[in-house]
Amino acid sequence: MSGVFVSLEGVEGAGKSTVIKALTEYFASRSQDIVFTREPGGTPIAEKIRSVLLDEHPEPMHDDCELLLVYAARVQHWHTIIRPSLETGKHVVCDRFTDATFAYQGAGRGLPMARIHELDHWAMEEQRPDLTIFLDLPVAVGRERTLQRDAIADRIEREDQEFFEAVRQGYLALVDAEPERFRVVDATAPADQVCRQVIGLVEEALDGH
Ligand code: T5A
Repeated sequence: MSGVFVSLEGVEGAGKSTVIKALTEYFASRSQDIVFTREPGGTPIAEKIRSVLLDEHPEPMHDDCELLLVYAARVQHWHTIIRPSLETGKHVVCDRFTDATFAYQGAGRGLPMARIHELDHWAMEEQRPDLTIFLDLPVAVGRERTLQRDAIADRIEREDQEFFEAVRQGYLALVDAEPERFRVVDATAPADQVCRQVIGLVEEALDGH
């Protein structure tokens, strides 16, 4: 595939949306055509699955149901948007990808990592981004930021501190396992500084391509 695939990861409130907005503006000002997308979601079908995943329901969602929905959305997104874009030479920046499943459903929910690997192998042939930027910050800082927003917390955002601590540790374990793919950015820094650093990392990845 000839385009570069970049993903952004982080716990809730790490600043991914803020960074994506800055990236979009920066690359648009340079007339560079980059596909910005997100998971779960990115296509009409995958966005419907996102709603099922994030909305509250009158029954609890089984953890395996959550995992399978995440992958159903990802398969649709990959085959409809990400892969065709990369194959035609377009660069793709995605707000979350497979690492989020290992962090949230694996480390957070406690689903066996081997089961996620098996599903990932079957459904996605273990596709990984060329570069993954992990916006790292203490869970309490991210939660404080999200509480200050007007938006109502979704089904996953309502999880407790312990869940998000496990998610963060899950991400840090992924970073340790694949240091060549990950870049860690200190997301406690002021937003403009975080955005500048991420823009620099993305530019470097595109230039080195
Ligand atoms: N999920 C996803 C899974 O469980 N498994 C999976 O496989 C996948 C792919 C998706 C949810 O789905 C789950 C994980 C998630 O729970 P999402 O769309 O990625 O959700 O949304 P969230 O992670 O919930 O993202 P948030 O919108 O909560 O946070 P962001 O985008 O990281 O943060 P942002 O930019 O909105 O910033 C939050 C607030 O902080 C301020 C902003 O202005 C904003 O008010 N802010 C800063 N303040 C100070 N300093 C900075 N550096 C700041 N940066 C931002």
